[in-house]
Amino acid sequence: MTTTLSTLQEWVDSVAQLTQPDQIHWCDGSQAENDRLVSEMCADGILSPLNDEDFPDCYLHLSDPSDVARVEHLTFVCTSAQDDAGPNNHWMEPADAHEKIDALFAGAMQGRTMYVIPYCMGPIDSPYARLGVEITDSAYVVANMRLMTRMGTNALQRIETEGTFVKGLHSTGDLDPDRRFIMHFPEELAIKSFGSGYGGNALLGKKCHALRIASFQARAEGWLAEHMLIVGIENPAGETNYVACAFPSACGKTNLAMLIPPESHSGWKVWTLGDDIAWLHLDSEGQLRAINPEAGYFGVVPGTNEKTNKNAYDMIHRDTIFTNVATTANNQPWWEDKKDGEPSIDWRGNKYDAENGPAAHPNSRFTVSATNNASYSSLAEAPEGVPISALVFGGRRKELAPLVYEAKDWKHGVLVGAGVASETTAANVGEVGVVRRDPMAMKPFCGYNFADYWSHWLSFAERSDKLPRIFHVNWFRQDDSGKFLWPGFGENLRVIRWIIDRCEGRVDARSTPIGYLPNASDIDTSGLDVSADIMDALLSVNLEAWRDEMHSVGEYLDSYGERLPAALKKEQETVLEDLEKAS
Ligand code: OXD
Ligand code: MN
Repeated sequence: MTTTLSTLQEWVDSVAQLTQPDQIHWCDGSQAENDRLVSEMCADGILSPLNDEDFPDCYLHLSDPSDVARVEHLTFVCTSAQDDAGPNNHWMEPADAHEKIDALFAGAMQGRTMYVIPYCMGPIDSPYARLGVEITDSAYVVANMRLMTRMGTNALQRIETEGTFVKGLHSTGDLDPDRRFIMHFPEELAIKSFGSGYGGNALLGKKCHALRIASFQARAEGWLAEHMLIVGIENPAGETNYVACAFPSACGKTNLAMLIPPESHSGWKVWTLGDDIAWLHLDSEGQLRAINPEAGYFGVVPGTNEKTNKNAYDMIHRDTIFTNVATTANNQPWWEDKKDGEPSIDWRGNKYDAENGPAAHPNSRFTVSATNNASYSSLAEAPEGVPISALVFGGRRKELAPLVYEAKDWKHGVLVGAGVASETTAANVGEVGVVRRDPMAMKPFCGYNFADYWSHWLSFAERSDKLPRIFHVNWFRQDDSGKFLWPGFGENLRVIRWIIDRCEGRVDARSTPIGYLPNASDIDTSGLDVSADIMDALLSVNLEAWRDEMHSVGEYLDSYGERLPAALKKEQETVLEDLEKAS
């Protein structure tokens, strides 16, 4: 297979000239191709089969121990003007960046196969879908991209018809952390990634294309590319509302996307549309609609069990690639909080010893097709996407942020999103558990200056009078002894119900300076071990602490200088004034 599209053929030829592979393989995405690659990877020790009786067609990949997470400090947005990348991104001048990374690519594929992966982000027949081609020297990347995107012949056909595609070049190089860069050239619709095989750095359709490059394109074209799950909530009357939620990495998006209603909620059903990325467009009626550009899940494994996420637990019992988990004596994958079995070999491939830390890496991952999930909604294939009733922001915060509140209007909602803060997690290399601002959960993923991004978000208020309402949730409030106040997981449906009731105009709320909060009686806590005092704590606004928070949000916004939209600063000042008046 080659291509009739000369720009694609010329690019592939020029990459081959630079990287000097032994051979070139154009991926067709077929089962036969996958079978061949998997058996080659097993022979080479890149994959190993897991217990075939309990985990049919599941494989384990152990990565280099220095290559287990995204590397924000080595990730660059290379726009011609530094200000276009903004203070939220590391920047390099595009010509310098090309020179630096091309020097690493020179000859890097000698002795290796160069794979050409045509892929489509979004349903193959959707007007909202976008195309890309990833060139890589990693068969592991090919196998993962096949699960995570619509990859192969159909995508190539659409690329040839449209002529436009994102060019992604990837090599695992020698995995030397000092020779590792993830570079984005949004003005050229190009990505170059060298020296890492980890998902977010190497599966270029995901964070690099569907968030960083797509957010840049979305601004120019009038839509939004967001770090959001998409979920459908069906009530016992058979009515379904769709909600999109932005939480930072490893803060429970996959769990919420696959939530199983608790026993108290018979007749309710939750449908998964996506667990990580949403592309949001206004339709001709002004309704915001969402598609999930991905076709699979690249989820955090530890913590997944029958109670926390039964759908995920079940779906990863077949056709799954596990990366950096431990194994049991009978070769089943094992991870912390699996609640079944004992680890024998840890994620480094050594005999398990509790003294050496967790058995599975805290950022170990599963890669699996979305259709493996019992709650998968066939509307994830709908070219027109699903109508969104509510947008929900959230973070992992021990204190301050109530269980749920609603923004006063769209503009205030943009401030709520811009002010999101969360404790850092193992999804990125670096310190874990430090609270940092993570606006719209996009800090690592916005492909341009946040100031311009917030202006873009604000501009939607002028384009539609049917925008979804905006909310903020926090499942992670703790008491002084570190105990979580809210049970979380399936019980979060109770909070989502309040959100939908608000959207449908079915419940009142208390107006406070930070937004609308539920009356405690409007969140159904029947059958839960959550006292009235705890609900009060979860639904109260500490005016003094919020004043400090709003000052800190103000300082953060000011760090964006002159490009910061005045309307956003005005929102922050209004909330601060209201907090001062109220105390
Ligand atoms: C992810 C992440 O892998 O956000 O989804 O890091
Ligand atoms: Mn993510």
